[in-house]
Amino acid sequence: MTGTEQRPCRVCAAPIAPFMTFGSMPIANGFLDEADIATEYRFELAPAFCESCATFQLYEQPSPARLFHDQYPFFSSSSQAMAAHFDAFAASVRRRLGARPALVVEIGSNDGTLLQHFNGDGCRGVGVEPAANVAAVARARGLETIEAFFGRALAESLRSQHGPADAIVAANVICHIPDVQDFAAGVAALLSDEGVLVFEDPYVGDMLAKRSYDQIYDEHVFMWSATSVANAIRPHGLELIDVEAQPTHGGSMRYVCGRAGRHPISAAVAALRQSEEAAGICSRTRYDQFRVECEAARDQFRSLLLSLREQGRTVAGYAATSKSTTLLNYCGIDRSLIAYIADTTPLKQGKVTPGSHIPVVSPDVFLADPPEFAVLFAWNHAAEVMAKQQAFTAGGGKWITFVPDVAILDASGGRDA
Ligand code: DWN
Ligand code: ZN
Repeated sequence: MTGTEQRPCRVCAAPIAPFMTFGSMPIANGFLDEADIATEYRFELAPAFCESCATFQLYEQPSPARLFHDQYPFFSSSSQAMAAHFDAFAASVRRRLGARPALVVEIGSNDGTLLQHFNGDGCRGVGVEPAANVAAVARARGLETIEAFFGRALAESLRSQHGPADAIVAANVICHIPDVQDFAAGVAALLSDEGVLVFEDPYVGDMLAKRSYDQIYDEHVFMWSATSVANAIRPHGLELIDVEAQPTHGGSMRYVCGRAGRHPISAAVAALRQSEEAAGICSRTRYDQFRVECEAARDQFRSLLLSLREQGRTVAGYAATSKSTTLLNYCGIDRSLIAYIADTTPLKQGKVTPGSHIPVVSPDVFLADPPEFAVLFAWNHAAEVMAKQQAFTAGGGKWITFVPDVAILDASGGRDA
């Protein structure tokens, strides 16, 4: 990629080009057997920013079928804190709907951790999930789940089968859909006249402020803002009616959308859009600054691990997240710097991490033979992980974080170095 090539913006079709590259990357959730290393798929991970519609997006994305399939290794139920968050998310949507019977369609319903709360008490929940194995888990829990990608064609068939949806919900999903026009057209086709689309995704403002560049990987084709969401849905007769910041995944935004002119618009929408202008989120300069910050953070993280290796210290990782694929590959980390990564997901255990080829093991290994230092790849679940793994720090182990800065933490989670 030369940096001069251009392609149309996914939202407004204006020409865009990458503002930086993370280099050649494997599939973020492509945990693999050692035997398959030679044939591992790669693509160029390079983000672009469209100055016409203020949308942060990937320049190139592998086909969605490569990412979401019958061996998809992320299960929404893997975090207790997220399960509690989804309970509250559903309660807020149900409050908006009131007591009347409602049809709620969830896009990207995964194993049903959110969808389960829309089943019963006059509510009917229908999930749409393209990854066959996680959809099967939801179905085994008795949750109606259609194995498909969401778009206009599916929305039309859902409407003719079930009628209009009172709410369409999605958590950490809309930023995964490359054809945002087809998605928005689907919402417009399926939603009842007074219906609402409520979705949340990691917020570009938090990513910039915290330098959490590991949020950029193949699945996250967009990092949304209120400004870019409003621009993406407007051509489909939809508008942003409310926004609410969420603490999840290192800082997310909940967007509530409806048919234009049908709902009062909360003052929070204009306030957030103003704050986005003020923070430079809508200007290319901010992304050039971000590129420089990413390069410095990469060098710092790599230097820390090189110096620990030089001192003969033992280092492992905790949580083989999707995000860690960007971090490990961008920083050039392999098993000579991180011996293994412990993770609770059976589908990941026994495999190696994409591109960096570090063995993934059960947390039992971490418990039985703890390292001196552990990189906390799931920094977004820090409180939950540290509470579960108290024995690690009690035994003298130290956590390493890299968001918002590279640091060694003390036992209470404060910065040590
Ligand atoms: O958007 C996405 C988010 C919601 O989830 C997807 N594209 C994929 C996935 O991203 P991630 O893998 O970065 O998600 P998490 O939730 O930061 O990390 C989950 C991983 O961490 C799982 O492999 C399970 C593991 N984990 C663990 O081993 N012990 C998680 C917790 C909380 C733990 O205590
Ligand atoms: Zn654009």
